[in-house]
Amino acid sequence: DAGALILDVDGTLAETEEIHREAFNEAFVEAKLDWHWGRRVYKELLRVAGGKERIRAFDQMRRTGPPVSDAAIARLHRVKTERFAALMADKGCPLRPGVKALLDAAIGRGQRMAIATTTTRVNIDALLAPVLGQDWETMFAAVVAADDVARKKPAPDVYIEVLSQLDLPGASCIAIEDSGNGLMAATRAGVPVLITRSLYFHDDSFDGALAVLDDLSELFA
Ligand code: XBP
Ligand code: MG
Repeated sequence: DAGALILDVDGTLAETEEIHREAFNEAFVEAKLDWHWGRRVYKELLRVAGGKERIRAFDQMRRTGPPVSDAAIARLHRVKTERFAALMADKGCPLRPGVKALLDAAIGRGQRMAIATTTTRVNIDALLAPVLGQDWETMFAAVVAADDVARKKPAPDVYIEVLSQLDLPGASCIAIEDSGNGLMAATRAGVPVLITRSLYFHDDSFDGALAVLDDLSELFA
């Protein structure tokens, strides 16, 4: 059939969240803030999609003094994004098991692929250029990132934008996601969801998903 495969990035294509967390912490050090996000607090904060929104949520959670301004948050996030790119260039981050096989299989059967993510667009390039090549974007019929839409996941906006670019109904596609926010976003856009369990959302329940896999290599077992 003519449907497309719509892919989330963070947690789905690669386990990037520890690198995001490190980049946030480096940005806090650079700004001389005495903030540090450990794994436990980051797990809570991941309920808030989007880096700038996550910084604001943390500020509101712990706030004693005046709130951090929008400009300061934008600056923190700019530094975080630079650090993320530097960390990716330095250490790299492999695709999760089964991801390359899934992409190759879709290409083999002529199925279109798209990306629907709430991360910053340059972060997709930092992840995918080293593992798929500089021209990775040509593999995808649509790439929609956080700043392309008004509302981040769990709002359906990124999915609705992908579907409109592909000119396809949601029900003919499949989304691959690792989080409850992603599941909700895709479901609200009418796209059935396959979950691949990731580090931070490993033990979450994913009611309404088509299937929940430990990783995508199970599709090829
Ligand atoms: C990813 C996110 C992003 C990243 C950080 O969610 O929520 O905010 O954690 O990236 P999903 P930015 O996998 O559902 O797309 O700092 O660029 O937002
Ligand atoms: Mg994700």
